[in-house]
Amino acid sequence: MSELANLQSLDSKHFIHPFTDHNALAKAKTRVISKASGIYIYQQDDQPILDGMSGLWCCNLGYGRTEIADAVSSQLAQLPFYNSFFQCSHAPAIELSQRLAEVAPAQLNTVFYTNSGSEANDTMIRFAHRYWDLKGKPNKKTIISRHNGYHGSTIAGASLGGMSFMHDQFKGVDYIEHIDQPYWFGEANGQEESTFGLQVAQQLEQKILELGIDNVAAFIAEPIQGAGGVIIPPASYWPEIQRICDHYEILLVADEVICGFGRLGTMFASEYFNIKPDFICFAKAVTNGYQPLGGVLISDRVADVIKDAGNDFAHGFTYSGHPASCAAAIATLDILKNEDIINKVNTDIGPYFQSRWQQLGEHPLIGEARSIGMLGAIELVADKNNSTRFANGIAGPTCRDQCVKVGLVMRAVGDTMVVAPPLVMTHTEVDELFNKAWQALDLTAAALAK
Ligand code: PXG
Repeated sequence: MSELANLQSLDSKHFIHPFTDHNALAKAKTRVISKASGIYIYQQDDQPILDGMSGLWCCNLGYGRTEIADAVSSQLAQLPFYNSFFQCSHAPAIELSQRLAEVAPAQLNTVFYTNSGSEANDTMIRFAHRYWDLKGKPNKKTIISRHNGYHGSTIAGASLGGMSFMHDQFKGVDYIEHIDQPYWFGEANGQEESTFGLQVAQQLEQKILELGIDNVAAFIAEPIQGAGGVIIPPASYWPEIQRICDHYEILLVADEVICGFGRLGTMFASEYFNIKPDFICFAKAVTNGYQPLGGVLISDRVADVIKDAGNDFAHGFTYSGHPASCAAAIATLDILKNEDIINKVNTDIGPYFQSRWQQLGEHPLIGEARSIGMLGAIELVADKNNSTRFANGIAGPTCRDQCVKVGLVMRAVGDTMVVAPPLVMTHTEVDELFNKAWQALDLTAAALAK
């Protein structure tokens, strides 16, 4: 048995994978990725595959970043672990907190660390509930979220999320309510874009009034939905959401697990959309995916209340602010700054990527191409004239497989194909991504015609 076959067989026997149909996996055999460099991943010694998903929306600076690996390694040698409970701390967590406060929107100056985005969202609920208790409004417990949002896989994270196929598989918490997503291509039913944006935003107001202002703690949303299919809201959406949160004094939560750290050409998407959240939940690209780390940035008005409570905020993880993860994050922030990456996304590689991506809209299989910053989506349709979908949901998975054949990772969300490529791509690499995507679409069209 070859080494690869052996790994595949052991994988199948002993490893339950996230979001995976294991019968299908056993038939297809898992793709074993053995190394990565720049914007490419490699299966054993095969041809390079252009990683259009930056790992899983996280390796924004690409692979082979020895600065981050070295920072982790020296931190492990100096102080591999100490906790941050019970009046203890350490330099990497302190320095990172200060650095995050420096780059975060003005009102956010404190941070709580977690190991993941899911835990960040759970933690946000703990803060929101505690805040309203301390403000003497203990009934304000409901969190409003959106259908087809993704906020993680812990019980609270998955409850916040609006993916019905996930809700079918567990019992969620009972204080979360969902409103519609701002998915103009999929759900506007012919409404003009700006009107649609306002109408879906105003569902928040209706929901607050229906539940009673005294019962609502917060509204959470991804500035751009990632796992839901790179849903870019109409320009009218976010200003209306901000107005409603201000008017009803509801805490606004930006889940920036995907959008944070430069993806839109701003450090945080909250700046891009000019919103003023009380919490920014982050993870993924904060360490360029090199170490597990997540967290919640907290507004001064909330942090002050929590700090002045006079007793413990009874929440924390053993690895909250793990020194090696914090060291990786500091090294990541250094690279973002020293290489002027966010400015380049904003003024150079972002616009170039978007201009090429929009050209995919000319392909006969594509009903819409949309892009923002370094995020892109294309909608696969059976009939370009009226955006009719393929009946059986096989277009997305077919396209994903064709992408791998031509050496490209694109993610299929139903029949929406999405990319979140590394922010550090060159123009030539963007051209390669475009050419491979077009080639995969041709192959997909041929496969679907059979
Ligand atoms: N919020 C958002 C907006 C996310 O995208 C999480 C929270 C949860 O983070 P953790 O670190 O707990 O996974 C995420 C994660 C996909 C995919 O298939 C997306 C995510 C994770 C795994 C797969 O697009 N996003």
